[in-house]
Amino acid sequence: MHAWPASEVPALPGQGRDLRIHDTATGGLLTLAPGPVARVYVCGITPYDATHMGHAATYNAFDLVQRVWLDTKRQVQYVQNVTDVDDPLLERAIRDGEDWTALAERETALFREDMTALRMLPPAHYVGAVEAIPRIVPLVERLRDLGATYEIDGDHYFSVEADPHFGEVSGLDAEAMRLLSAERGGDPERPGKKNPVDPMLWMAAREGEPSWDGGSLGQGRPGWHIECVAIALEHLGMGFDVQGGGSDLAFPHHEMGASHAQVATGEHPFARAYVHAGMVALDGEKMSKSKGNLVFVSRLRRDGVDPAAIRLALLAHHYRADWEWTDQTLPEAEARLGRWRSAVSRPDGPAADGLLTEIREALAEDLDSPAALAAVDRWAERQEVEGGTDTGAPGLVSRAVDALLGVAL
Ligand code: 5CA
Ligand code: ZN
Repeated sequence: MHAWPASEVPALPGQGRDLRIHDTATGGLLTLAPGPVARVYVCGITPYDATHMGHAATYNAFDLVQRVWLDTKRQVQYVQNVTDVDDPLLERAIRDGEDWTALAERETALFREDMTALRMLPPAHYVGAVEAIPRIVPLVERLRDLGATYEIDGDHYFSVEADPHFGEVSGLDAEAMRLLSAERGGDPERPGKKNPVDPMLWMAAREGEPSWDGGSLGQGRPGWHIECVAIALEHLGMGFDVQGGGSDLAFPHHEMGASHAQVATGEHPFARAYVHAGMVALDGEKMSKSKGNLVFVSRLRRDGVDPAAIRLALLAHHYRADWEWTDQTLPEAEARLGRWRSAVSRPDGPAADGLLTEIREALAEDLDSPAALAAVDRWAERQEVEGGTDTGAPGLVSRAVDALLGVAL
């Protein structure tokens, strides 16, 4: 499927340093050393409702990853999926008496609009689960031929015992895995399973549900994790730099995906770093489509909120923190945007070379966007109080904020 249009990334003098980022698998900071083309896979939406601030915050984190890489003069190969067939999407379509494909198309189109408005860099490959079925089927067949699967009533399961590295991504014990599996789309109680957390790779066709020709697997539809593996392997290959998503994807999704890929290819690792963004909450609970406690990007845009202010609201929180969207979040961001715009609208100002270095350093150190914002705040404050004579400074600040933070002043 098509992605969304790219906003231009202005060129900056000099270059940034390599990104050090928190890796869930090792539990510490890693300095990533990608090749000339850095490779990143970010899990996309399940399109049954509009983009909320939690999604936007997660995509913002991985947009920063790319902006840091681009600033090191690398190219970026960015891949994202759309889970355009899955239980929650089908359930919502039934609840609302709507055709599931129409629902998925409408919400995906809205997501593209939101991402464009927020100046998120688009993936080079934006791939739907349905589109990926011709790649998913042979991958599941390969896992089966390697002896890593078993069947229960025509449903094909992956046996986590097949991967000696299973558990390395999340580092959780068996009981924690079982609980999260039940919460996040698994079926640990199903009789006949070898390990309660074994995930489905291919689900046999159910009455009244969409299904596809799965060759030797039979008619059915793909499981969730294998979708992202098939798409990542096709467009990135093994050992890509960053597998990204919100912290709720560490287990089971990224754990299982890594195991599927490692068993299917015989190589390790699937990704060099597993990077997870914190959860955004509203009224004390994780913002989620299933709970319905949501602040939508599109709703704010319709209300006339400047997307640059939404972006600044996201950037004001460290990507790994869990944080709460409150009534103050947006007004604070709008006030900051106003101060910054006023500061760069003058013909001259305090020199900004040091500011550029500060923004670069902050982002290269585990994407510390609050520190980057604080540095820009200090420059804007100096501009306000003392002014300056550097005629290149306001333009440099605008370009730096645009290129590194995705905020158009
Ligand atoms: N389609 C799958 C991934 S393959 C999926 O998780 N879709 S999703 O629509 O539920 O979520 C899309 C992304 O937003 C995921 O990375 C998820 O971790 C992230 N996300 C969902 N809710 C929140 C939240 N409240 N705060 C931060 N990130 C969130
Ligand atoms: Zn995914």
